Amino acid sequence: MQDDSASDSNSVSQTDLQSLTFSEATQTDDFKMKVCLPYFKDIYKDLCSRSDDKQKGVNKISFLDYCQLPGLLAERLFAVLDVDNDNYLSSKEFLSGLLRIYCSVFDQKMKFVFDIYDFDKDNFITQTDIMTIITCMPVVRGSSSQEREGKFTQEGGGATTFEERVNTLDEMTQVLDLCFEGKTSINFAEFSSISEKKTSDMVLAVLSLLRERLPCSENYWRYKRHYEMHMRILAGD
Ligand SMILES: [Ca+2]
Ligand SMILES: [Ca+2]
Repeated sequence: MQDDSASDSNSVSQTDLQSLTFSEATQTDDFKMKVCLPYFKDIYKDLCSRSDDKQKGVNKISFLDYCQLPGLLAERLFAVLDVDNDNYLSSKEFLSGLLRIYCSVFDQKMKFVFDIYDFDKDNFITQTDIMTIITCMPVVRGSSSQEREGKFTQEGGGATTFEERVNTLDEMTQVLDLCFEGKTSINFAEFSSISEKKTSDMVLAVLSLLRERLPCSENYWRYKRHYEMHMRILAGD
């Protein structure tokens, strides 16, 4: 693994990098800082080079173009990543966002998905918010998604997805009714309690589609396999 941070010439400062560290130093952290971050920075540079204002960062059109998601979900993803709401993704916003999707712990991923559902950013989500997102999703099937599903299961997800379990909008409404227990909206604490105790489908439906569609996923999983193999060899397994 080469670490090219010393020769890196883009505008990500050391403070930015430090603020991207979410959890205690682990092997996962090492992979995140030495493999993911340089890779995500390359993507940033590439997307930024297509922007109409390179100082501000990646513009919306380049980002929507890149992510290959259904229109509404792409819009939501951009809105969540664009923390300062200036319609551009700075390097910090872009890198933090990708790290939240790929390298954060399940709690942080839940918050990320909650933010996707929270259209008006009032820290509450409704059944309509969830239905709006879920119904814009294509059905993700096939052996590759099954394979990836296993990884989410390890992270605390259920074995089946919304698509497999919930065939009709009626059924989806019933599941959501059970989850919401008569409340019209829920906050993040309630959302994470539902995701941990009842069903993580609301989280996984969004996460698995992001990871299925975002073009960087393919390299991410390959780097991760190589990294794990490399670490096993170092450990003498
Ligand atoms: Ca921004
Ligand atoms: Ca809301």
